[in-house]
Amino acid sequence: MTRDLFETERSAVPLADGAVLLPGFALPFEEEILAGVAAVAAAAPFRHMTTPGGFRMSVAMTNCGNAGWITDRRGYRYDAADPETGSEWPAMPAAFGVLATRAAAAGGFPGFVPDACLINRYEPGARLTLHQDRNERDYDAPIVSVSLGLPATFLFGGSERTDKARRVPLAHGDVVVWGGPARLAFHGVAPLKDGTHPLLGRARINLTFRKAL
Ligand code: MD3
Ligand code: FE
Repeated sequence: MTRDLFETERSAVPLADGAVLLPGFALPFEEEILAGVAAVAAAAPFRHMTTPGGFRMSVAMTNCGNAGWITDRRGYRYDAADPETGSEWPAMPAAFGVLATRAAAAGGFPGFVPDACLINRYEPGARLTLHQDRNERDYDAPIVSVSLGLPATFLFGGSERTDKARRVPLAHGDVVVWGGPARLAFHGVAPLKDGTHPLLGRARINLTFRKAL
């Protein structure tokens, strides 16, 4: 474990001011994280939410923690309850918090304690168009992103939607920490290419840890 963390810190890749890629940082946690995702999804199943404009998202989502990100015809927001059940979102599994706090520290943001975790599930063809994450109260806190399963191409733009986006390949176990000047950058995910991952099959899972409240 010590060696794993040492190796990942050695290979941290700066992407931009405030953004750092930690290749394979989540690999020592992969079994606990996947068990946690299964437990969360058993209580709050993945679902395709509707955008305010009335479009069904190609990415299926669920949440855990004190708040969950939702979208419907009324807008984008965080809510303590799952609109499908009216019950609170499942608690964040302990391993999630440990991974998020350690990754944030490795990325230059010590003391990060997330209160929300959005879990995205991509199947081949699913994508996320360029957007900013602006529904959180506090932009001083970073967002920690964990990628599992099929590889994806992450699109990382600038502070304007029209800024040219860089393409960053993300693989199983990669973690990215987005904070400081990168926190409000436009970003998205290119349509997922077909493939089969040994643990996850034809899917990519992305967890984003946030301080929403
Ligand atoms: C850069 N998810 O859920 S995570 C999202 O792979 C989201 O599912 C993508 O964008 C995914 O909102 C990308 C990486 C990410 C998350 C937040 C960011 C990159 C970011 C906030 C600012 C800049
Ligand atoms: Fe986002």
